[in-house]
Amino acid sequence: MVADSEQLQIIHGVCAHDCPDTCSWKTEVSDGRAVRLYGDPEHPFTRGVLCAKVSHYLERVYHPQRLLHPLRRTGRKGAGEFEQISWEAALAEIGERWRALIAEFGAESILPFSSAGNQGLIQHSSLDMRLFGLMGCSQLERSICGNVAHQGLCATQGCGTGINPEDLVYSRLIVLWGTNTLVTNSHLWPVIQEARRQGARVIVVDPIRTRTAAAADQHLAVRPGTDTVLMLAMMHVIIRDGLADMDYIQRYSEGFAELSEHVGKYTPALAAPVTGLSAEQIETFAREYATVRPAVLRPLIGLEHHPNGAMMFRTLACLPVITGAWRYRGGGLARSTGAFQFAALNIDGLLKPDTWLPDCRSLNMRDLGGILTGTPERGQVRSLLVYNSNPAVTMPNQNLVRQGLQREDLFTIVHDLFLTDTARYADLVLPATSQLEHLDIVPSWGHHYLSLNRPAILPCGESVSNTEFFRRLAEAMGRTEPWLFESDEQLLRTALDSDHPLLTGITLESLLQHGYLHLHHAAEWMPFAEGGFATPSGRARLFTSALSESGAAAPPIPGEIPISPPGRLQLVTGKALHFLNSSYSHQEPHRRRAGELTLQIHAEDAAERGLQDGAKVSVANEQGCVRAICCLSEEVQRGVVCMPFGGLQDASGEYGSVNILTPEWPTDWGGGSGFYACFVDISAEK
Ligand SMILES: Nc1nc2c(c(=O)[nH]1)N[C@H]1C(S)=C(S)[C@@H](COP(=O)(O)OP(=O)(O)OC[C@H]3O[C@@H](n4cnc5c(=O)[nH]c(N)nc54)[C@H](O)[C@@H]3O)O[C@H]1N2
Ligand SMILES: Nc1nc2c(c(=O)[nH]1)N[C@H]1C(S)=C(S)[C@@H](COP(=O)(O)OP(=O)(O)OC[C@H]3O[C@@H](n4cnc5c(=O)[nH]c(N)nc54)[C@H](O)[C@@H]3O)O[C@H]1N2
Ligand code: SF4
Ligand SMILES: [Mo]
Repeated sequence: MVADSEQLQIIHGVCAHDCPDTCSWKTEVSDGRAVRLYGDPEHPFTRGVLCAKVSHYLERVYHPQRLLHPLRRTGRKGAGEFEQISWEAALAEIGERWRALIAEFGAESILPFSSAGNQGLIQHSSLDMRLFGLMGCSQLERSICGNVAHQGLCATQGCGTGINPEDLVYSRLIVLWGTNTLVTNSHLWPVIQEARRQGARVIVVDPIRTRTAAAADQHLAVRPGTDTVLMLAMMHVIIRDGLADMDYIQRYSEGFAELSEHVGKYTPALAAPVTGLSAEQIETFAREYATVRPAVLRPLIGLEHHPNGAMMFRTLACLPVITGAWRYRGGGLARSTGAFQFAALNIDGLLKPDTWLPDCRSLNMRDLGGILTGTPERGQVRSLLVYNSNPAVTMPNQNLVRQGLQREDLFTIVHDLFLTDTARYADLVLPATSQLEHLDIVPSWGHHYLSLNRPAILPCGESVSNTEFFRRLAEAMGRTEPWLFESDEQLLRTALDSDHPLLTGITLESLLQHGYLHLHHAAEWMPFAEGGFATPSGRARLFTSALSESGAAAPPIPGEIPISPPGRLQLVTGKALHFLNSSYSHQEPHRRRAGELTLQIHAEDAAERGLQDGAKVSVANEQGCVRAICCLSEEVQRGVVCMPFGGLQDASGEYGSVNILTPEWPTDWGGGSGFYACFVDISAEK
């Protein structure tokens, strides 16, 4: 399927970065080399536009620092000193070391660690899960992103999905709740703008005046972590003023009487000082939300990085039920479409969970630092295999993670395209292909298209795709089961082998022909217009005791809202425009565009600490310290400071990211991390 080398060819592909937009693209290939890559103008959702990062994708593919050969460490861990070795030597070493570890400590001493660095169907999870499941390695609870939101929504709705985001064009009130659409989900913005042209208003609920908040009709600068109180007060107003849709509630929900009684005490007057909004703002917002039709709530991930993250979503999901917003096209709640896509695909066929060793231990990725520096139940982790992730930068408590990675007895292998901060600590570094070099299907968590990625060029250097790496690894481990060696095409055929109605007409052949296809459903598809929630009763659970068993508190409550210790400020570290999590941050032009690490702080908080605009400050807590350039800003409220996440270096050029400061603080349920429940001291650098 790779372009032949004679003439200019145009190959259809799709971005597989960890991003909801899943942009469709085309690559022009001449003489075996990709010479141009641009957004596919035909794609109805992504419309030919690539973002600030991926418009430079070819620089990434042909970057001089791209890893092209396997490397073995020669210097101390973290120094980044390596020698080139052959794939044979690298695989032989892994086979030997892993067999010895398994013999002495069992396969659970090996922890494969991956995230969604490549969110393509088979490059994200396929042969890796088959192999590690069969071996009985430690399993990874991959819950740093999305699971908390999903579980929170499930508590109310029984599932984590909502309306088709493209239907926001029909909305007349769009509430972007804890999401920075213009930066993180930019292809939704034209849909929102179209709705605005039709008369929609856009309200952003965010503690920070982000680009998106600045571009909206209204910004509600809530205090971090207090949204549940705002939501409860909204319900109070809606029920008190008779604005609830009693017909919808009676037909399709349970627990309304208890909820009504429960929200009685959450008056706007009570919520105002907690949330930082005025009682009048809350009243007006609640009434507008309940009376404008269709009204949609659009959260993404920002809310889940709090200790009460799941409860935020559980409570949010009560709102469109009590207003009956689900009845109207463009109304309800629009979050990830990922689970919707995965429910249609044959994921069990792809992962073969029936072949996995039972009862293997599971370790939460959030706790990597503690896992590597301590002894988890059932024994130490002695080998770490990292792919699709750069945990040394992206997991909380970076100093602890690095301390763990420094362990001389930890055999670390990293498969990536670049020498990431994690790879610098590896014993073996293995080169991975870019999206131009492998085959995949990419399900989207931001829209309803399923897209095929055809390889446009041959793998650069000796790089191999994840699937090819796992085939080689299976062989190195002496495995012979044929299903550990299936080809990429076979894996994709298995995944598409499903009689789910959403996949009607979607085959590998039709994808090869069209590039992407919309999931098969009626144009006017509205998931809960007539109830049909995914709960056992089919009703939305407004208030129930049944949830307590799963760890989810029954009633919607404020949940744990940490209070800032005296003198400290709350640090929010959201996503950056020019980085994709930590990806792109080692590429000089992106680093230049992003600029030095800045700390946005309110002028009065700065004055209290004697901090000048433009001065270097140290931002510290018991976990460590990073330096940043102080930026007096009206975009942050008092008590809150903001630094962008994703960069590798601080303002002193030290390799240290904002995650030095963030805690592993577990979310209420769903296994996430309260990254934004982070409290710091700020002082002028001497
Ligand atoms: N350019 C770019 N795009 C990306 C990414 C990237 O790194 N760079 N990452 C991708 C990934 S992995 C993801 S998960 C998505 C995430 O997409 P988003 O969820 O949109 O992004 P976040 O920056 O995590 O958080 C969004 C907002 O939540 C706000 N927030 C924080 N705490 C609270 C709170 O208590 N209440 C409210 N109401 N708001 C709060 C933050 O200030 C932030 O503006 O973006 C994806 N897209
Ligand atoms: N402070 C703070 N921390 C956060 C967040 C935040 O908002 N604030 N957000 C959190 C969220 S939502 C997320 S999703 C995580 C993201 O955390 P990570 O998943 O660790 O994100 P990246 O840093 O992008 O790392 C992905 C790596 O995968 C590599 N990669 C890409 N394609 C392939 C491939 O095909 N094969 C292999 N082997 N490697 C590949 C990339 O080069 C990159 O190094 O970070 C979390 N951390
Ligand atoms: S990172 Fe997101 S917005 Fe950028 S090209 Fe990829 S899918 Fe599109
Ligand atoms: Mo994420």
